[in-house]
Amino acid sequence: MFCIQCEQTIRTPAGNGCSYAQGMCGKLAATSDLQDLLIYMLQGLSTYAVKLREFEVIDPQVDTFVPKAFFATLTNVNFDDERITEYAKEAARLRDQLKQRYLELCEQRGVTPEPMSAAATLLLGASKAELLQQAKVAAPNRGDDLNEDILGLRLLCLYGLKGAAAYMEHARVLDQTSSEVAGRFHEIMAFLATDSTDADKLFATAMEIGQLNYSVMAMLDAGETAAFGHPEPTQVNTKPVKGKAILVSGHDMKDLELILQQTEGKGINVYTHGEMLPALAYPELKKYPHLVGNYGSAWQNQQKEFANFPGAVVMTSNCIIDPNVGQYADRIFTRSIVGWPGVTHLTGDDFSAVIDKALALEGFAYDEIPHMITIGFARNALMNAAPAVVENVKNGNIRHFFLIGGCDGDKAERSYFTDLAKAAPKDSLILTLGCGKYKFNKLEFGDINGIPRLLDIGQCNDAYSAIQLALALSEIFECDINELPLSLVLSWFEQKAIVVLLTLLSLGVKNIRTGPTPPAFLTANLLKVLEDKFGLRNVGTVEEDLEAILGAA
Ligand code: FSO
Ligand code: SF4
Repeated sequence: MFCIQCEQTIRTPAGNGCSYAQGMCGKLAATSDLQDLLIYMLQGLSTYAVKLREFEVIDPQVDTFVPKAFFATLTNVNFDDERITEYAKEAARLRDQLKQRYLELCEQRGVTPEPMSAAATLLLGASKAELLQQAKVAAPNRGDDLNEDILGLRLLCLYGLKGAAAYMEHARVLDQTSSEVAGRFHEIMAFLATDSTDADKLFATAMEIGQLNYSVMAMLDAGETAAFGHPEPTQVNTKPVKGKAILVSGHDMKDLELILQQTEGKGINVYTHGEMLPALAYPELKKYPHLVGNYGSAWQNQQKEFANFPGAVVMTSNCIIDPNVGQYADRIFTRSIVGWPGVTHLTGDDFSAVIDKALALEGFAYDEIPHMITIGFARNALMNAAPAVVENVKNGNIRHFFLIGGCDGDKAERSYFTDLAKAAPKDSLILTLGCGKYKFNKLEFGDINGIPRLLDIGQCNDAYSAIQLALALSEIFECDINELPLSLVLSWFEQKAIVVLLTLLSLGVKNIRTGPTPPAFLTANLLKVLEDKFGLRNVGTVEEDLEAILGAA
């Protein structure tokens, strides 16, 4: 196996990347290799999708399938070899269909079929042993004497596109699809199958992926607000309430809505977990009285939190980790692309298995004293607050904005983000998004003339709302986005964060700080290029960074 896609990858002086029998996330070598093969097959399928588009033939099933199956290979999503193999076989079946169609069209129009990349011509083996043998050609570090900067750029594109694919699938669930976006996505997938060694082209592709993802995040924002209304500032209880319970984690609010509908009147309380927390601010979700609050924190604490939760758990998307450790594998359910061997996987819209499980479990025995936090400052709420914010900026009450966004994780160095939030001067606002906020979102930050100092924008994809706010402020203050008194500090963990970063860079946002460590697939040379071009740098100490930020403000 060779996997280097997330922050917890193994780093040794001899080389970085998880390359032994098992990755740090628990992914076994066979699963990792099958995922590589799946990606390779998807690239081959996209290659034919691109060719058919030249004949103005679009297959919506393929446009849906490729990003969805690609999503299954993100960190902490699918650990089930059988499901990964099924996806690879489906990719081969769809590719052969498209190939047939392509050859027919070439013949009809008297055109010679073009030679295809190796990914588009691979004949998938039948047995697992054959597939694992074949996976060698699909390894992300394939090729002899591969220059490590080129490899780093390829991986930046591959992992960035994987993040965009995840957001495409989140948007599709909410009926937001775009044939143009799918076309651009297939082109990049097909390009990555060609194993390009052209650094300029690869760098330009990384920026193109960022741009593509900007469109995807706009689609997702449109889908979420059309389905559930605009988030509004909301007080949320973070303590348990007496009664039977279901916990919903991941990003898919459509699943949460189905669960809320199907549990109505059944005496079951529903809680959000991890990235589902922002759902509590959407009018069409918060209207359900049995959506009682949030339980627990970010993904990396789930083995303790799910073990202590006396009800059923539904994992709608990333991030899942081994449920056997906390012995709750018999009461956790996976959805869509998520998979863990031996865990019940639910397809379709029927959640009765989850409801039955919750009813059979004891639930919470008593109410705990509520602890309320405020959430719900997405695009609309931020725009509504903008005039007051602008006035406070103009009269000097608000000196600076910090956007502390991204993922949470286990590393001790992640205390940086809490320390930064705590040390941010009292005349600054702190905007959060993603699951990294759990490190400090239960602390009290006070307000500035009625404007809460801690404003949670939402999930990691709600970076879109933050960008809209920054654009609006730069218009009001008639300045470039980089001249605003705004500093972006991003904690990264996996591929969604990589693509959000590419989006910000592609929009020309400069001087972003990321941490706690730089992605291991970026070489020193590549980090230097990103620093020179965009002022991108790793976080330092809180004191140094605050001095640099506020001194320069
Ligand atoms: Fe967190 Fe996981 Fe949004 Fe990520 S739950 S780490 S970037 O997948 O999704 O912030
Ligand atoms: Fe290693 Fe991360 Fe890949 Fe898991 S996802 S194998 S921890 S790099």
